[in-house]
Amino acid sequence: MSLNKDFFLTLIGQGGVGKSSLCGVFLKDRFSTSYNPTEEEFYRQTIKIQNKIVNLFISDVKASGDSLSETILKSQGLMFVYDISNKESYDEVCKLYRKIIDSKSCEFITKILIGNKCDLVDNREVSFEIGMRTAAEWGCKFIEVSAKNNDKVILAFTECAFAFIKSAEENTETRSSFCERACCIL
Ligand SMILES: Nc1nc2c(ncn2[C@@H]2O[C@H](COP(=O)(O)OP(=O)(O)OP(=O)(O)O)[C@@H](O)[C@H]2O)c(=O)[nH]1
Ligand SMILES: [Mg+2]
Repeated sequence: MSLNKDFFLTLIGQGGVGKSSLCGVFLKDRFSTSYNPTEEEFYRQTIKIQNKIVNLFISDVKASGDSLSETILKSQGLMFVYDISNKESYDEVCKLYRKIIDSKSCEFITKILIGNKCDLVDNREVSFEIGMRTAAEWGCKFIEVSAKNNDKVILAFTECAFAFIKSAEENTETRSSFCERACCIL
């Protein structure tokens, strides 16, 4: 089945975990050691995965305060990012996850949990196992990446887009088989 899909993906996580760095590495193969907090940035990138074209719309937003932005609430995919060398950032991403599932149906949302800064092994505060266990509870994939070393960054975005394609296809198939079964000639 050929598919040309728009996929709206938002990166969320505590300030400083590396969301903009991940976007920079994925989209421009560029990493900067300086830190400039982001208000809101939007990007568009067309990618091809297994002969399927996906128009990827990426939002890099500040997720703070009590209210969740429209951008987050309207996303089809959420990339939950924490920093493996900062336990507080892991706690924060879990808090954000709970806040989001309380306010929107997460069942049909493509999710991925990302532990960034895996180059900082000596300062690790969140084990790989905790990341794995959390992702299993959330029913999503988990990848540890390093924007600094360009380690598995492309994989993180493509895995997420691939999961989206898969669920879009499954939903279409479910819908069409339901329509076939539901069809009744009077
Ligand atoms: N060692 C290391 N540092 C990283 C990595 N990714 C990002 N950083 C650094 O972490 C700092 C924050 O990165 P940003 O990408 O700006 O973080 P952010 O999540 O976009 O932060 P906000 O825009 O405030 O939400 C910067 O100094 C980056 O250079 C990484 O994989 N390893
Ligand atoms: Mg940023």
